[in-house]
Amino acid sequence: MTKKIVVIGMGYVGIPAAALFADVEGFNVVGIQRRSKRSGWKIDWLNEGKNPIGGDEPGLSELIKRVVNKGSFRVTDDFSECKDAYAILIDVQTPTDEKGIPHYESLKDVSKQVGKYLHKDSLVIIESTVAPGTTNYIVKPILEEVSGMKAGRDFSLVFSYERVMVGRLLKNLIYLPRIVGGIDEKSTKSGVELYKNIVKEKIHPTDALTAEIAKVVENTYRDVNIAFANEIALICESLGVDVFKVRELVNTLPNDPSDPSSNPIRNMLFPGMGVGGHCLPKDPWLLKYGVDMYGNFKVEPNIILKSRELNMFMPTHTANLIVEGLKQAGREIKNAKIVLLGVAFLENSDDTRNTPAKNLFEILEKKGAKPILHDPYVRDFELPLTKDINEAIVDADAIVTVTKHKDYYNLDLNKIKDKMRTKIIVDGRNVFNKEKCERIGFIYKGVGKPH
Ligand code: SAJ
Repeated sequence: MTKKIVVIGMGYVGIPAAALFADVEGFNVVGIQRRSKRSGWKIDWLNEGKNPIGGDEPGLSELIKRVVNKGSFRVTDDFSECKDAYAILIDVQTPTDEKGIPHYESLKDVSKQVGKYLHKDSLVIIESTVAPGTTNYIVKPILEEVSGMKAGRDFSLVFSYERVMVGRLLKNLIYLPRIVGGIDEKSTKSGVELYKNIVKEKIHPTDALTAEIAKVVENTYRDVNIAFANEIALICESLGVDVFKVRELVNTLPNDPSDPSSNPIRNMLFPGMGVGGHCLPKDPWLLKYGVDMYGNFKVEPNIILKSRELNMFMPTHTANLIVEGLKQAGREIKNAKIVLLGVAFLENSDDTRNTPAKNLFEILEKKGAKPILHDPYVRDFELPLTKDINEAIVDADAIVTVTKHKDYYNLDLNKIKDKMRTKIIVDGRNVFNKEKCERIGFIYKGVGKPH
């Protein structure tokens, strides 16, 4: 008998998850997407078998075409599709505001809709990243109140987080271990059984709260490590040494010198001009919100918040490097034409969520400069951008690497130099070689590079 799976939220997580389940014999998948101005177009696009996610996403377009053509995947905005669903996956946005407070409007709204059509013995899975405690204290009460049923007894409820990254959405969903946390053991079991259909790696059963904490800690750990690398970059700049050389040397030391082969080496991450995306800038705040709301005693996560602060500072530091370069060239920042290479927060993708490019653009505008945004992948963005790099660099005073798109590595710097008014490179992503740039006549500044 065919089982129906409903996936709510056709985004970077919902679309690949839905397509993967739809490719499993015996499953029929219905995607639900609000017909919003921003994302409503995806409904028709997907139903035509087309992939709405831009950038390089290996295998996704073929998979979407295949499952739509074989009739096991379709998309609608009608929540009544939940009424006969075996499992319902919730993949909606869970943004935080500038104070780090989560806004669960769409999560609560979707929970009410699901509760309305929920039937006995179905499985509800929250895949969106949430603050610890959200499954038990926000979603569960809504589902129980609207459905009139009891979670655990009448339906299963699980939190199981994704580990996707743009550029390898399918690969990460299939080949990374999966954590499945139920509100009770029965729920956990049903969740594990479901993911066995698409995950080819180990599945780790736990409880919902532990899984919620693991998710935000996983990203917070990365954010803190990036902040550490950024702090070392500032120290190296001050001491006049290349941080990337230091990183390379540090990463040669195994954790346990007595048995190097048994464990990973040190893994100092990459400093850079900023940290963007839907996860790292947000998850530390979700962790803080969880312990503030549901903790038994107060804990001030100082290391975590200081790290967030330093990563938020990196666009400002990059702007200071631009000012320093212009001063060296005898030019003011006022009316200077600054070309920002890259708008996406991650290389070779079109994903602009919380991109540090926006922060740098605004800082430069405030200083009276004329910043220009360029990106080969991004279709639309809230700020004006160009795909024509030649138009962008004419009479420019500086080019700044913001995203390490592969397209920028082979730029002909000699040609570019001839079109610029002032020959300055500010390298926010260690894309160019300092000595080579200086040899051909550029003033070169870089995050983590000797001034
Ligand atoms: N970045 C650095 N230095 C680094 C690594 C990244 O400055 O060494 C910057 C990137 O340029 C980018 C930001 O940090 O602006 C985030 O990059 P990312 O590589 O962490 O990409 P995300 O945010 O898409 O992916 C993270 C991953 N989390 C972890 O590795 C712990 C991914 O596994 C998660 O699935 C994803 O968050 C998520 O969806 O939570």
